Formats: sequence, C-alpha cells, structure tokens
Amino acid sequence: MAGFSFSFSLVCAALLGAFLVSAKPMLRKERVLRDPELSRQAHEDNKSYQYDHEAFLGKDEAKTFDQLTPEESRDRLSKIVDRIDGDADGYITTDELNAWIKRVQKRYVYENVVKVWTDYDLNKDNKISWDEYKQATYGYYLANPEEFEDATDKFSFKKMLPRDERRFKAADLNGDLAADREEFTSFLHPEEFEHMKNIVVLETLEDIDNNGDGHVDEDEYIADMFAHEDGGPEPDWVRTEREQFSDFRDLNKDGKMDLDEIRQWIMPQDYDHAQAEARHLVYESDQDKVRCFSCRNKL
Ligand SMILES: [Ca+2]
Ligand SMILES: [Ca+2]
Ligand SMILES: [Ca+2]
Ligand SMILES: [Ca+2]
Repeated sequence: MAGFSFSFSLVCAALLGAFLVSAKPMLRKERVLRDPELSRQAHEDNKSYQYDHEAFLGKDEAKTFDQLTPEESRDRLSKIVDRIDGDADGYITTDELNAWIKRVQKRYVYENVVKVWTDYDLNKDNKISWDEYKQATYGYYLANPEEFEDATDKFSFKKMLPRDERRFKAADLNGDLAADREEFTSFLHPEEFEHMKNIVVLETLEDIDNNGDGHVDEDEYIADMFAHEDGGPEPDWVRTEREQFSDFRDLNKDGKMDLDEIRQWIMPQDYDHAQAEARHLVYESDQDKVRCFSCRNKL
C-alpha cells in the first residue's frame, strides 16, 4: 500500500465522525491475543467507533476526547493528524497511520511500566535486578516459607516464582540479570514483543494443561473456558467449541494441542492489527467523501 495516500481532510473527517457517535462497549475475555492494547473494544463500526478511538489515540486519550465538545475534538484531532503526517505534505499514507497506531500501542505499555518502576527499583540505579523483583514480589513468601509449604495451587508462589524467573531471563537480553526499561517492559508485556512470544505460548500451555503432561487435550481446552458445575448437559456453545477443537485447534489430529498448535491458536498468523486498522480508517475516510472543513485552517 506504500504510496497510496489519502487526503488529510478525509482521514480527519472519518475520525471526527467517529468521535461524534456515542459508544457502547462490548467486552469479551479470551485467550487469543488480539492486540489488547490496540483496544479492548469490539470493532463494530455500525454501532460504535470506540475501537477506532482507542487504536488511534490510546485508551486514556480516547477517554479525554469523549468529554470534549465537537469543536474541541476537532481542534485536538487536527493537531494529532498533523503529527501523523510525518512529511507534512497534507496527506496521510496507510504506512504513516500504521506507524502511528503502533506507537500509540507501545506508549500505553511504556506508561504502564513508568507507573510501577519505583516499586521495584529500590536501589535507584535505573535497573530492576531479578533480586529486586523477587524481593518486591515474593519477599514475604521467601521469608515465611513454612506458611506455604502445603500450597498446591497452580498459581502458588512455588510455581509462580520459577515461572517469573524464566520470563525475566527471556526478557533480559544482555544477560546481566537486571532489566532496563526496555527489558522490563517486555517482561511485563511479553505479548507486545517478538522475542517473548515463545514464553507467552509456553505459559498459556501451562495455564491450561491441568494434568501436566505438556499438552492440552479437548477437556482441558473446554475447562479453561467453561466450568461444568451442575453435571447437566453442556450448553450448545460448548459443543461448538469441542468441534472447534478437533476441526481447527488440533491441526495434526492427534487429539491434543502442542506448543505449535497453541501458537497458531493464540497468535493467528498474517494478521497485523495495526495495519488492518490503518487500512480500515483510510477506507472509511475514502467512503465518506466528506470534507473536514476546519482541519487545515485551524493549524
Ligand atoms: Ca535497581
Ligand atoms: Ca539486562
Ligand atoms: Ca494435559
Ligand atoms: Ca495436535
């Protein structure tokens, strides 16, 4: 799509239109990583533009926008659009939009890390060592191990500490057992980083693999999404999920999911959410054929 550019004002108009429609959130929890930082809102443009707002502005900024008058929105938006238009030629390419959305995603993640940094970096050397993290998170357990000896819970500290250590080491790219900002960000938000994806897949398997045989069978897959409490018949959607398991999850048809199959499930290939959203916004802009009357002359 490089070189395929769109009028600055049309992109602006589509986004502004989006801001004037009230949003209805649709929340759904699931394992598949759908770029949660892009937006937790469902993408359904007939009813809501919240997804676009959050993808474009980041969650906090989108919230602020909800409280502005249309005029104020337009003002703020025109300034943002100007920043996206890197070469200031008055046009925004899908590549420019894509890069912007990715920056917004990461910004949210990095801001999150800034908020918790001082809780861990106790000696203020601007690094979080594995020891600092371990003490801050597990200090009480380590000091009172007898209290937790009998804990068998799968998320007990005995299980979580080695798991955190393994993740910390995967994030610690230079191997000095201390995390700088970048390394700590990938530790806390591994799903955002390419080199952490193996760990995310492995942790997902471990979460669901109740009998610890290193695979996820159909019952474990179902148990992760549905608690069968009264022993009655399973609801229809659970039967559908069982079919999903054998038809789409268990790709090599050996009756269970291995790491590769879990990766394909939670990280579907060939789908770049930022790119898709950029194209979508540009498509909407192109459809509208409406001029954003004040974007340019307000700058
Ligand atoms: Ca430190
Ligand atoms: Ca390091
Ligand atoms: Ca298993
Ligand atoms: Ca399989």
